Amino acid sequence: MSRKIITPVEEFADILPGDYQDLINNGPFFVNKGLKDLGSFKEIIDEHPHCAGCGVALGIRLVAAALPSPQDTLIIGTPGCSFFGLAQTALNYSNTAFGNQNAVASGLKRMLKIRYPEQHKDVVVLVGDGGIADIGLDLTLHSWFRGERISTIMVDNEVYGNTGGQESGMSAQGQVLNMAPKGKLFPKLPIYDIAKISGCVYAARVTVASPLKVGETVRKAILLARELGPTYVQIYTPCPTNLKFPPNQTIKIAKEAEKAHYPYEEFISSEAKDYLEKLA
Ligand SMILES: Cc1ncc(C[n+]2csc(CCOP(=O)(O)OP(=O)(O)O)c2C)c(N)n1
Ligand code: SF4
Ligand SMILES: [Mg+2]
Repeated sequence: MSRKIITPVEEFADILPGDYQDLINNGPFFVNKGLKDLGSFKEIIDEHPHCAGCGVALGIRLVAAALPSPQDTLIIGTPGCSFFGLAQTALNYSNTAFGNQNAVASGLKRMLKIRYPEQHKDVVVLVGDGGIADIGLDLTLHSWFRGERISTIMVDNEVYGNTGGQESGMSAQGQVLNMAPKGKLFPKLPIYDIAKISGCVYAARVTVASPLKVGETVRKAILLARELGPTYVQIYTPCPTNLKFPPNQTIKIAKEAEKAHYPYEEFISSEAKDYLEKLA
């Protein structure tokens, strides 16, 4: 979170809502408070336009709270429900044409390295399953093959949420959706496994039902991308609106998924392991 981004000009300072003023005055800027303090501050400014119970909104909050150097982080997004909330965080955030996120992130990371050779500038792609696994798959894979030092985080709600419920490559086989009324014919794409053999030095699969794990894996992914190469975190962020479950069941659904098709998994390459040991 960056206080600079959200601090208004003086003339507006006293007419902003109380929540906003609280964020500016007491927000956890530049302090690693950790995920346990998630309830005590707002990473998403004021009210956000996600549906009630949105797993993607929770995923964004968890990622925002886990960033090791938020003021020196550039988040790259693309169309999809994730940009509703992302546009309302106190983070450096840039959107791209749908699917282009890993190409844009690669270029920006290289540029930032030239412009700030002595400083860490973390570039993090934070995008939906359709953006990564379908329309942006080629650019995602090529950024991994090239060894770009960026982190890719998928908020996987297993559907195109933003456009009303088309199936995505990440939808489960048989899943009935508004625009897949007979159920999806093909299995979920193994992007997590593909990441491991495509150049990622670190990969993890987590759900929003395990917030501390989300925090740990995101942190590791970003720290490792700084020094070694591409990293990937896939977060299950179920969508009540399109998967048609009550909005107060999001965590329950994610917990159940951990015991079924979304078990926790972490891949750490040997060089990443050495680096993490040194950091510790
Ligand atoms: C080139 C292009 N194709 C299609 C679209 C329409 N579009 C916007 S968001 C979206 C689906 C997003 O799905 P996903 O990435 O899973 O994100 P979610 O909304 O589920 O979070 C589509 C198809 C677009 N904006 N640009
Ligand atoms: S459609 Fe789904 S993913 Fe999109 S905002 Fe609503 S609950 Fe969240
Ligand atoms: Mg999606």
